[in-house]
Amino acid sequence: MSCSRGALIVLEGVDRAGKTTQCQKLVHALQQSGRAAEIMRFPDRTTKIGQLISSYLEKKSNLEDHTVHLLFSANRWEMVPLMKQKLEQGISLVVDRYAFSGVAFTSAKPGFTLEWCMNPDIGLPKPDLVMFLQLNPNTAANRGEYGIERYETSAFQRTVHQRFEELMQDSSVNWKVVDAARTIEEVHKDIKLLSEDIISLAQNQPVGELWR
Ligand code: ADP
Ligand code: 2DT
Repeated sequence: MSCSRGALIVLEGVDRAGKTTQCQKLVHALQQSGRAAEIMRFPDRTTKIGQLISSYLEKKSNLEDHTVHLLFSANRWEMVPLMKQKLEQGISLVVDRYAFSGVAFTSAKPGFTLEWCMNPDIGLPKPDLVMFLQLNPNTAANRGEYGIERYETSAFQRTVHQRFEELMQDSSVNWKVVDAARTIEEVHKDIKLLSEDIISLAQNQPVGELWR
């Protein structure tokens, strides 16, 4: 029996790097070429945990910093059975933010180490590919004003960017840096090629465990 599975593909990057735009375009392109693919995003604001997170991000409620970090992680873990099921069915998942955002954002707050932040996400399904959409803060600024949600300030985003750079030193994760300062179509072309390659490579390999 064939054990061909879908690939777990993650897009990361700072605010307005184009993650959502590119996730949508990638899923569409994969589907057009006859590959089963679905989009996912974290936080998934539709679950009970996701609603707590959403209210926090919208500044409608306050949560202690460790607590909200663990909720973000729990919001990923609650989706793991579904993610595994889809991957086993041969569906590739294109994910808008994952544990790397979790670590980069919390560790940008005072008093948090990368190590502490990574712990709750150890053992999550390991992405076959993580594409980091690289964009400098000035170019991001030209894409519009920051919103009103928590974390949407340029000083905080600069620290988040530094944390991502530290996370990308970890060679146990298949990071690819994509220059996100180009046109939407140019960025898409690179992302699609990288994704098609990984879908072929991953299909006969078991899903790994993140940071383990
Ligand atoms: P993110 O999900 O990373 O925050 P979005 O995909 O929501 O980013 O894009 C943020 C804004 O920038 C949107 O208005 C989008 O249309 C625009 N945008 C996305 N990619 C590009 C690009 N390559 N060049 C110019 N504008 C872009
Ligand atoms: P968007 O829904 O616009 O992507 O914003 N975040 C995200 C964390 O702090 N921890 C996490 O684990 C994740 C996945 C990034 C979501 C905001 O929440 C931040 C921006």
